[in-house]
Amino acid sequence: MDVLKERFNAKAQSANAEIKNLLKEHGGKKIGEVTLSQVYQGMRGITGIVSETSLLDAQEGIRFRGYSIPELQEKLPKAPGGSEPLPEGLFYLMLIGELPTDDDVQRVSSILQRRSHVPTHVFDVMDALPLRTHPMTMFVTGVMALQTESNFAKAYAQGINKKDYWQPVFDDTLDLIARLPRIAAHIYRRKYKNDDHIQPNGLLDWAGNFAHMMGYGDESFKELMRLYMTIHADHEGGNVSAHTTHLVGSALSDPYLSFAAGMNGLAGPLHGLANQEVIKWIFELQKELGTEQPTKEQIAEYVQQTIASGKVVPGYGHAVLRKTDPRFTAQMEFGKKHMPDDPLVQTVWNVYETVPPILQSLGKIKNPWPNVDAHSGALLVHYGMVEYEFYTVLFGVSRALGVLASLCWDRALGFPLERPKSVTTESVKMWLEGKEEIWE
Ligand code: CMX
Repeated sequence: MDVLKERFNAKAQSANAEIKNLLKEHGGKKIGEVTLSQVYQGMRGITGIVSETSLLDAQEGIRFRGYSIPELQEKLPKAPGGSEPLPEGLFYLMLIGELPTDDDVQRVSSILQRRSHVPTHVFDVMDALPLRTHPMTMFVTGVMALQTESNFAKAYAQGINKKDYWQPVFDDTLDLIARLPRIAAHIYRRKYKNDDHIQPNGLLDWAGNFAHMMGYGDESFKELMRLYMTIHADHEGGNVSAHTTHLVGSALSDPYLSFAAGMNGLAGPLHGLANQEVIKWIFELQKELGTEQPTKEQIAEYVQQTIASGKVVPGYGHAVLRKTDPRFTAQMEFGKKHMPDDPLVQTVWNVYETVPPILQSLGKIKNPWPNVDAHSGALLVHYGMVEYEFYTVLFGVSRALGVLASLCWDRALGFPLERPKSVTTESVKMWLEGKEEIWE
């Protein structure tokens, strides 16, 4: 067993013992009440999942194992000469539960380098799709084609003891995270750069190498990718991509199948696809008004138009957060440092000043503030990555760090098949009339 796996095993064993005691003593305690509205309206606020890697506070934003994004930016190891955290460090933190040293991060980087080989058939399968295919469909197809390599699926077929499930899940997790940048870069270069591919650079860190393979050699773009891959990695367990990965994994579907399922959820416009929708919305706004830099008045009018036509303003609102997303703020800081005069970035900042009061005035939106997706596209466009349909793939590569670290914990803690109860409206009506007990 290598050092990383040994450390994970030690942590998992003590967590298992702790949870066992906790449930023995407090297992009967009630954690909340569920209202009929919650059952009908997307289960908001119902606590029903354990996800060890991060916790979301409505006011404060995300904390990864207790650390906020500014704290991670300060405490996680950086690339030589860089100032943004290396996502390998965040992965270590989520997996092991402790801040990594430089050596720990180096070890993760080299494990990922060693495991990054992608078999030829995966490229062949992706290449069989027509070029017009959405990059997220190509991405999920690539992950599914890679499922031939699953250690867990093989071990299960051979009859593995349930106590050992976590081991092949752990190996699949590292393999998959190592290989995703190659798959994503292949999609980018095939679809947008005439199939002209760039070989990986074995000396670079995971995110730096990803930037390089996509064709962005600029050091500050590599820094952006390190930040991007860190802040998009995890947002506790209830969001669609994390919850889906966890749910599908609970059926003992291997990490490739589980992650691909989660990515199908990320590809929805109310979730990860919002990052492409934001830039599409701003490009359309610029085109309609015939200006690169619309005024705040023009933006306000366009926002009203969007709402009046029954659409959402992409990048704004959140199911849990009730303030400006710290992931938005981290990107705004990056923009101020690297490209303060960029007209598109400035437009994003003007949108930020314009949208919240308008959404607030509607009286029904619980969170009028920007989320992570409101900013990311403008930073990418600055470096020339204008192909906005690709943006959710970047989100997906990053999200693998969190949902797969979480999946390792799911299996190490022996979490069972997830299977909540559902009801029909007919049974609800009977229950309201006192004729049926539906909660048993
Ligand atoms: N623009 C217009 N209307 C919005 C809105 C927005 N940005 N955000 C919420 N609303 C509307 C909802 O559609 C809902 O309307 P109805 O009652 O008519 O159905 C009402 O306000 C109440 O919604 P809510 O309780 O405030 O928000 P939800 O928890 O239901 O939804 C979210 C959260 C993110 C889906 C929603 O805010 C939204 O659609 N935002 C735009 C899409 C987006 O940016 N998604 C990315 C989220 C982050 C991520 O996962 O990547």
